[in-house]
Amino acid sequence: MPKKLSTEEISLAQALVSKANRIVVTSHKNPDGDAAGSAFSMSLFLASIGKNVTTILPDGLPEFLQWLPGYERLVQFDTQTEEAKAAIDEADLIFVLDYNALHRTGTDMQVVLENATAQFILIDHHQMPGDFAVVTYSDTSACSTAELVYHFIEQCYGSEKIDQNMAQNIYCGIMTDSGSFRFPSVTPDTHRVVASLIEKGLDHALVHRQVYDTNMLDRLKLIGYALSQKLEIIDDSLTAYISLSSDELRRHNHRQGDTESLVNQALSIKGVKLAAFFRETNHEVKLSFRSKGSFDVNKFARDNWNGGGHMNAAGAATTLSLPEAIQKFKRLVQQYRLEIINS
Ligand SMILES: [Mn+2]
Repeated sequence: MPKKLSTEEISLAQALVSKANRIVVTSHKNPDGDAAGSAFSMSLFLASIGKNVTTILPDGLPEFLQWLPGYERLVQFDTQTEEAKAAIDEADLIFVLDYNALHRTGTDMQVVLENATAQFILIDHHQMPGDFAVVTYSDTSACSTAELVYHFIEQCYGSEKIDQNMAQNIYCGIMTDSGSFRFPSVTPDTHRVVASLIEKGLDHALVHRQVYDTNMLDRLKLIGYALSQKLEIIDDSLTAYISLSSDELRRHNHRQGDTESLVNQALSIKGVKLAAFFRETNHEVKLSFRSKGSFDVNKFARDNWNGGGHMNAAGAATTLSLPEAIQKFKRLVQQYRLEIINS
């Protein structure tokens, strides 16, 4: 089992929840399967014990996550700003799930959270959690926040409180953040949690189908284009990268989440140890980094791009132009060449 909460932390968390009249559950910007799965499972749990809960995400979910139980109660900060602001202002308790610092929700939501009078409970697996929460349940070795949500509920209320709908969400978080159980962060405990979820009625095949077998033709064509035309290899540094300009994305009717798997496909090339993906948006370039061995992309993203994440998966954003960002990346790869090769 990952890190345990202390007896004091358990009492504190129980007291915070029990005395809160209004609870807000949040996750990070560009929510992925773990963000959504963690937020919905926690919201469904809190509602099941009679709490008034609002789930707030900074922006929308890709279509392959919109079927998750609990999606119908989502308040989106970017399109339902007034409703979201009011809920945060009136909240007594705010859950911070799958992110370590309030700015991960984006500038607008960050300000509202910073001005909130509510107390915070943070549950996360990213490095260096901020110290703004009354209870911080952070374990950077956990493969997903959803797994920690399971253990939080288990330790504070008992795992029998987790029902089928919560199980679908927790499984979605674990499955997507563990690369379908293939990353080194997967432990016997991960599988024990999943075994218990199946006993609660989890339909794991359905979750997999909904997330991975619902491609749109445009998306497959975009992936085909990226892999055949835009995949570059830096041979002497065992590095592969893919970039897509906003024009290329527009031509393929790009929708949110469409390019999610590209960086992993670049990394899957035999011998490649570092992979990067560049996606141009209207005002910035989004960067994703992945590594196979001991090359720490969290540190790479933090030191050079003001980003972060985990040892083998990290991200960042830059206001450099797309060609400038690629140039900078290539320069850095030369600089880190030996470290990458020996990783
Ligand atoms: Mn996560």
